[in-house]
Amino acid sequence: MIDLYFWPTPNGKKISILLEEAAIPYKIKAINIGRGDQLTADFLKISPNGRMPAIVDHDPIGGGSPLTIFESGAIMEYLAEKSGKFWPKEPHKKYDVAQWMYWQMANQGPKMGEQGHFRRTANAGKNGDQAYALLRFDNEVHRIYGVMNLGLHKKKYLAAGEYTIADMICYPWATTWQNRNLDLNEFPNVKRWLDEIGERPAVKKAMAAGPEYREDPASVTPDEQARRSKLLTHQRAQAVPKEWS
Ligand SMILES: N[C@@H](CCC(=O)N[C@@H](CS)C(=O)NCC(=O)O)C(=O)O
Repeated sequence: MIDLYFWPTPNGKKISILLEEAAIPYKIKAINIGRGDQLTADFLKISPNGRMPAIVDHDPIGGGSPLTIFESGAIMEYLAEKSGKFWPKEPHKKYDVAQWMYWQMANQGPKMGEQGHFRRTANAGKNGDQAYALLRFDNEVHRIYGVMNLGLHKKKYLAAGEYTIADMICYPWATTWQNRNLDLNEFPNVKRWLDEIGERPAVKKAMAAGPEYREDPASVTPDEQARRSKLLTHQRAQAVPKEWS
């Protein structure tokens, strides 16, 4: 059985899409990132980056003790290897998939994440003039949709001529095009691909996660709100937790 440390964000949903597609049994361990669960001593042992998703496989490939992995790209490669699905082994295909995996991890995810951060900051009217940051990340995100549009030119899927983890890793972020200051009609190949992937039953199931995790804001006291804000805003390096000694 695989424990999936999860919160319903695009990075979390990459993994649940693959687990559903490959029909791998898993148990969700909720990591409420708004409450700071990602920074507890126990979770940092699994993910020293203090970010979800992460997995623990209690029945790992090759046997032995439970195997833990953080970083969604590494998790997806492991699960594809474990299931023998969605990552062809033939070298041309294998590295076609790999390049899109690394592209997603280094470009699409971080740039779209930063765009969201600066847009929220600007909308909150905090921290002065955000004009340059908005220009920079609006342009980068526009460029990124263009990269996918080129990658999908006359191609049904991003890599290897078949549906793979490359599509699954790029899909959840790509669905968040609204409120990103772009017109999806400029990217017809991405639009067509989004429509097609979005029809897959496993994708539908994984993408539907969310409402059941939402907290009632009225249940969060002002003291708790202040604790969360102090913990989560302007994060810097974590000291080695005393519980680790
Ligand atoms: N590169 C990481 C990124 C993971 C990540 O940024 N996760 C976010 C949610 S989407 C998180 O845990 N955020 C908690 C925080 O910012 O404190 C991956 O792909 O696994």
